[in-house]
Amino acid sequence: MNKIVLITGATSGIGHATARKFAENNYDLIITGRRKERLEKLKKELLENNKKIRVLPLAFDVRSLSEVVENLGNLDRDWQNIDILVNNAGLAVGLSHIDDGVIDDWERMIDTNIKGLLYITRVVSPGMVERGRGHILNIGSIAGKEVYENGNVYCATKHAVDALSRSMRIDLVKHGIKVSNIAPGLVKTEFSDVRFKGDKEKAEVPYKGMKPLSGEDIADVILYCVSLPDHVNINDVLIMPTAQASATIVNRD
Ligand code: NDP
Ligand code: 8X3
Repeated sequence: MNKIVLITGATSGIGHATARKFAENNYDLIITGRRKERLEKLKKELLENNKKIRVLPLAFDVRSLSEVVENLGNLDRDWQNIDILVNNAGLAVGLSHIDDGVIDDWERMIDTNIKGLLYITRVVSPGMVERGRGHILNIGSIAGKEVYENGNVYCATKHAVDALSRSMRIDLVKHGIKVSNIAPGLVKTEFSDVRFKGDKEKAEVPYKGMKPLSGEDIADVILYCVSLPDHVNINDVLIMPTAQASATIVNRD
């Protein structure tokens, strides 16, 4: 029987690439995100490429506890034993000084990156505890290790993810559950389009004159983390493009 992986935010970027990577490696997948058509398209592609796996697309908003419970709280018996949870859904919205911040942007980031991750974990982790095994991978960020000008609330949410990864590991260690924090630097996905609210020109700026990571690069690391023997866990990975030394220091052409 294949292992089951649940990936939040599989409609784009890191989550999309991770879904492809796990499908190539014969995992059954629960893929989530708000954009239903993208999930259906991805399901079709994954099943066309691998006839030995199952794919369950679930379209919902991680910010809504009722939607999370409705979609994940009553899974069919053959989808209930989730082995791996990739808490990936997340976003940055806007960049501004604290005195000039847009409250709605702040709420979207806090509700998605912190509360959404917590809702998913609260619904999925009891099954792992019951079975005495499982692996939770939280997608943090360099923004969870450092802070930078105008990044205030996004950085705070990713510092929260970092803290939650560490505390989840403590709470779950006695149940044999692994917790890994994956903290990327610049990755070229739809992240910047979302941060700059669709302004394509501004969205290109962070990647100008340098080679960023791709979603596939992060997917490779995630797959490596879950492929290790039972007694080995990668607690924390800080993964950056070679051209990036810190949140703000990037070597550009
Ligand atoms: P993308 O914008 O390409 O993907 C984000 C994914 O999150 C989409 O699938 C989106 O799906 C999903 N998502 C966002 N909000 C919600 C929501 N409310 N409910 C359900 N799903 C949601 O960005 P990335 O792939 O880059 O981002 C993935 C993670 O990686 C995020 O947590 C981000 O903070 C983190 N990260 C990204 C870095 C980068 O440079 N790109 C660097 C470090 C960390 P949909 O819109 O369909 O709901
Ligand atoms: C995304 C990386 O540096 O844009 O988490 O905050 S950064």
